[in-house]
Amino acid sequence: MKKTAARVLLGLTALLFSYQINAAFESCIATSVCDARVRDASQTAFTDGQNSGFAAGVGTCQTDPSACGITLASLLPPAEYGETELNDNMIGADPLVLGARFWGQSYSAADEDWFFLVTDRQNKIMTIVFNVPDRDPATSSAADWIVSVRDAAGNVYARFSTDFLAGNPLGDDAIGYPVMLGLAGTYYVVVEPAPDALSYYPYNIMVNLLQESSLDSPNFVVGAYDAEREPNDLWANANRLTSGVTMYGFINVQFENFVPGEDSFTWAQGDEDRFIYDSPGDEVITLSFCEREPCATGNWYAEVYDPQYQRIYGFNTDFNIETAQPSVFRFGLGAAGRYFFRINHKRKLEAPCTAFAQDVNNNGVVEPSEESKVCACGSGYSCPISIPNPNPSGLCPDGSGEITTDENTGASSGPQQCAVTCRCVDVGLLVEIPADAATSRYNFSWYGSRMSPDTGSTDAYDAFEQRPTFYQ
Ligand SMILES: [Ca+2]
Ligand SMILES: [Ca+2]
Ligand SMILES: [Ca+2]
Ligand SMILES: [Ca+2]
Repeated sequence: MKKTAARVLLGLTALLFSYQINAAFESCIATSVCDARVRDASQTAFTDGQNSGFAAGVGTCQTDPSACGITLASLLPPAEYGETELNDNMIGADPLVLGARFWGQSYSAADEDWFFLVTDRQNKIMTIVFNVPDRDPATSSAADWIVSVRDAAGNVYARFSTDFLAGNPLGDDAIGYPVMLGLAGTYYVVVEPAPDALSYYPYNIMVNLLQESSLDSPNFVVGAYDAEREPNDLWANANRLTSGVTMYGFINVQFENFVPGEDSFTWAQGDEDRFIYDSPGDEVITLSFCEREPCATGNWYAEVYDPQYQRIYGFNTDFNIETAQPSVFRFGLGAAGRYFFRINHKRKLEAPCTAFAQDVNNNGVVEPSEESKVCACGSGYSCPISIPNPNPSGLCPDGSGEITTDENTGASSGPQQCAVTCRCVDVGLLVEIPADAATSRYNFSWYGSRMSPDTGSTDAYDAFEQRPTFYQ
């Protein structure tokens, strides 16, 4: 600015001398007495005028800078700021000044640097400019930071690695990353070291709100996924499923009931997780377990009930943690209405015996009169046991044994002990819980597609059948 003002004065002075020189030349031409002395004098006068004009301009501006339009702010370098630790969360976030560079540095692998800005209307385009000015490309990687954009609740809206600094075609080791901010309000920009990377080079981050998008369609606050809300063990407090929105949950660990085992007892495990789904009818459901992200471990038993609470589907999932492929099921829902969906631990096909009673007469069944005579087997579903003869003067209930008569008293007696069978009268179920953990985390996506679950019932199939064919 200072130079510009000086140049203006210089220009005016040069113009004045140039006028004088031109007048001299015109006079010279008119009188035909033009000679070298005139030219030399004109050149000298121009140079002197130029120098004295520049000096005068500089002097004037030095004396009165404001008269030359020179402000103090125009002489300062662009504003720069620095993060103020601790700024490791949204509470301690540093307010961003748009268009100003912020210096930051990662003090440890756990350092998160939070900055925030507030937008006044929806659909603004923010550009994040990130670079590492002091980085030596020969010795340090550009891929050392992860930058994310989060909303007022901390939800991640955008996330990128700075690794493409190195591949920037502009070669200036800086990137501009645009992010559309859909809603009006507070947004956070978070810089953190990339996993297994920690660079102590200071970085620069600058945020510009460059563009007002012309897009003015309304945006809504929606979640990226749903999560079960316990208690949900009854249909009355079941959670609602939405087509296409992934549901996260897990099966609780419980310590209320136990199951006797051969060598030790085990806490009975299981947690009813119940969901409801309102179907418009004629839908094909694609149910995909562990699709949105691989499940840690475990598998689940799932059941679907129709609007009359009739169980219509039941299956064990078969997620394989080695391949991490989702476990996918497809089934149809015919009638419109509310369907019910239930998840628990994967069920084993074994049905362990949970109650035994004595088959006293060894006829192979436990009759109602025998059910109260409880017993137990170490394993399996039946075992021989010995009981006192219920009728000591007679034979055992199955007719075995012998009647003996006391020679002295004449009293007859049967066998003292009878061999009977202890039989299983009730079975329970076994659940499969993940190795070393009783809790199994799941996520599943429930997609309802409006199509007939039965192709044969469609108009298209009727039309197909009407087409002429050679075959009868
Ligand atoms: Ca920091
Ligand atoms: Ca920090
Ligand atoms: Ca649960
Ligand atoms: Ca539950």
